[in-house]
Order: sequence, then C-alpha cells, then structure tokens
Amino acid sequence: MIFKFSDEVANALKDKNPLVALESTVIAHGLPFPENLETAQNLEKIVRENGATPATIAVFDGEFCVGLNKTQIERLATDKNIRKISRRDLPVAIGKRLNCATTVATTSFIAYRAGIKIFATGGIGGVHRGFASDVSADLPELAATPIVVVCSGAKIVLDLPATREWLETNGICVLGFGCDEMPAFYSRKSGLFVDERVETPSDAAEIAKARDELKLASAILLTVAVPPEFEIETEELENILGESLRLADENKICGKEITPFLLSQICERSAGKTLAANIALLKNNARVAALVASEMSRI
Ligand code: PSU
Ligand code: MN
Repeated sequence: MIFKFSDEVANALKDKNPLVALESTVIAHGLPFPENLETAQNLEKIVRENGATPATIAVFDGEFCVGLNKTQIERLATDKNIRKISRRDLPVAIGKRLNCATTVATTSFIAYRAGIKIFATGGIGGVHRGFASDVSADLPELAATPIVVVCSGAKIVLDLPATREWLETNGICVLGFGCDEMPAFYSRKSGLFVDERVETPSDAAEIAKARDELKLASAILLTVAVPPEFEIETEELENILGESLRLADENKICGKEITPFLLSQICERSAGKTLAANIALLKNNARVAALVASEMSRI
C-alpha cells in the first residue's frame, strides 16, 4: 500500500494533533458541480476553524492520498472519469493505478490505516429498499474498523429500519449527538432509536476511548441531525423519493449508479431543497467531528 500524505496531514500525525478524515465520493458523485467543489473546500475550512486538520481522502494513480491539494480537489469535482470505489475495488484501483473517489467503506479503510480516528460524512450506505440483498459494503467495513464516523444517519434512499437493525446485529454503537432518534438524513425524525444520546464532544470522546480500551473492532456512529432550518419533513420527501425510485426502476438503474441517480432526481423535484440540506448537514457534521477530534486527542 502506498500512502501519500499532504504536508499538513503528515505534520498533524507526527505531532498527534487532531485530524478529521473526509470522504471524496460525496464530492465526485454525491453533489453536482459547482456545489461539490465549494463544499469540499468549505468542509476543510470548517474543520480547521474548529481546531483540527482536515484529511480529505481519495486515490490518485493508485496511491492512497490522505490530505489533498487544490488541484486534486478540483479534479474530483470535475473529472467524470473518477471511479467510485468500495472495498471490492481496492485491488483494481491500486493494480491499475486508477483515480478514484472513496466511499465510507474505503475512506474508513484508508483513514484507519493512516492513523486517523474520526471521519465526517453525510450519510453512510446501508440496506437498499425493496432489494434486501443490496447491502452497502459500508456496513461490514464499519463493523470491522474501530473509528468514529460522524454522519446524519444513512442515505435517505435506503431502507432505514433494516439498516438500523444491521448496525445493531453487528455491534456498531449508534450515538445521537443531542438527539434521541437516529436522524433520517434530511429529516430529524425517523422513529429509530439511538443506543445513547450524548450532549458534548467530550462525552463522545470518552465513549470512543472506552471502545478502544475494550479492543472492540467496530466503528462508533455519532449521528447528528440536519440543522432545523434545513430540515425536510419525511412526508414531503417520501412523495418525491417515491417518484424517483419508480423512475430508477423503469430505467433499470442499479448498483453504484443508483444513489447518484436518485440524488439528482430528488434535488430537481425538491427545487434544490435537498441539495441545500445535504450541504448544511455535511458542514455541521464536519464541525462536530473537529470538536470531537480535539477532545479525543486531549484525553
Ligand atoms: N450519502 C449520500 N450521498 C452519497 C453517499 C452517501 O447522501 O453519495 C455515498 C457514500 O460515499 C457512501 C456510498 O459510502 O454512497 C455508499 O454507496 P453504495 O451504496 O454503493 O455502497
Ligand atoms: Mn449497493
């Protein structure tokens, strides 16, 4: 494995300063241009403003890049040939020296091996609706990687109750950061439980420390609800999503194409409201992750 660290990330690792990993699939395949570029840059800025060093992760020329330069971020945001890679794609990505965006699974894989303990994103993958055999590789990866993932639950296009059950069965602790329910991405309500509500970054850091002392191999999911002013009610969303899912079915869209397709459909159908919410929650999650990272390195 070849790791390429940016100077900033290499220094933070050496000095044991707080670091937050950020994924690249959301830039390359989750958000449209130019919002994807702006967001990628803003997330790094927010992490810095809150006392940690950002480490956006991607694969360039088959190398694990941890901390990207301006050109690399621009490339992720604009190059249509960037491949979305999950765990199964790693050998091909490295063997064929490809340029790739990393999902939650591969960002976690690389971040953990690089020595980064916390990772911020929007939503994790999970169990797909009406297609229970399509389970994102994010889930088993999280079950086997002892990091903290700050997110707003799972991607909205998924079967959230089934995803919640999977997390429980596989020993992934789900915390609610100031919330009693596991957020449903664009919506603060899901009817799904969290294992514990935590109020402060230091509470979350203590729980992560206990996980490490117990030598548990699984990730902790620190869930954070979308800021209230950007919330989209479940009912409104379900109508839009229903239409989009029908269209995906009609066009036989499946596999790794399904999420980008559904996201662009619901963005159009919601007049951009879902895009604004997605960006708002990404920023908020990056902020929370930086605060927790600081506490984790303090204790
Ligand atoms: N959540 C979103 N948009 C995304 C993703 C999650 O709102 O683009 C990405 C993440 O990178 C996640 C991946 O890891 O989708 C999961 O894809 P799949 O279901 O194909 O494993
Ligand atoms: Mn899938």
